Amino acid sequence: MAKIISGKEVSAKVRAEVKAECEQLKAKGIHPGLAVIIVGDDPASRVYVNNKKKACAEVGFVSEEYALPAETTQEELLALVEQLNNKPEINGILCQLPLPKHLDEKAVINAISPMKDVDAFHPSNVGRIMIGDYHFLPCTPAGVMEMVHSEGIEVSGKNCVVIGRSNIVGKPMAMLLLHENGTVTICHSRTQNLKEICSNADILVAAVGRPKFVKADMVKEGAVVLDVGINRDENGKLCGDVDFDEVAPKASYITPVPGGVGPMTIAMLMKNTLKAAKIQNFH
Ligand code: L34
Repeated sequence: MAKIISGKEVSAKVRAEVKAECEQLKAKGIHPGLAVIIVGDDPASRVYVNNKKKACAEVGFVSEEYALPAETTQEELLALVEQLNNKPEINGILCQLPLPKHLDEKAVINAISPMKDVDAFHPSNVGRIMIGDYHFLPCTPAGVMEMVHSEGIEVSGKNCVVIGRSNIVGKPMAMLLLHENGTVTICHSRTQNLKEICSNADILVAAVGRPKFVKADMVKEGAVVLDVGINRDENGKLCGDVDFDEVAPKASYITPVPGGVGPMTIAMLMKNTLKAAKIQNFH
């Protein structure tokens, strides 16, 4: 039976570290600030943004929320980003995705100052990650790595399989595993022999966006299974991309949903915002 890596516990530890460092910064007159933009009224986004605001309050950051109506124009959104780029009290800017369809996500990400891009979605930050010379890591993949480190799990030389190739999770996830000398395979909707490839993984990351997609017959005995999915099952209950009940008995470690990668994403956002405040004040 797998050991459950609790994102609740690991994230609380990360937040406590950020809080302690934030207090030291405040003693020097520096007050880290995060601006979160949310457009429209997607209920899941609302929950995530509320959790981000709560985390800011806990670690001692100033947080500003910009809740814009769904009808917001591209020009209005870009004007807000520009205003926040130029606001010295704000160290981090995050525009919660997805945006309503009429808005151009790429253009918005491009408009955020790379030094305030605490999501690490801007092309210049993505490029920096590729060459291993970065300020910020994207919150979700970094949160997954933090959970791996919390258990002292060795990545070097291991067969790592990432299911999903999104710019936000799959691709950077693969890069972070590669940086730690994993042998990395990225699978996606066109992959042939998915089951076979996954069954060879020592470390399996599921970022597909399909409820309970990973079944026991796709998992090697003793594998580390990291579940990035956040879905609703047929009863409307939160569940991951991994069929937890089936897979847990076979894995050595597994992350739950909820209480797994989600809270880690937010903790790593706090870490990035702290780093942004330091960079902007001491460089
Ligand atoms: N710009 N957009 C931007 N940055 C991000 O890093 C995100 N993401 C993803 C969606 N869009 C984004 C998030 O914040 C996903 N995500 C996120 C954040 C928090 C949680 C889940 C996803 C979270 O708090 N999950 C809780 C349960 C929440 C619930 O009750 O619904 C958990 O325990 O998993």
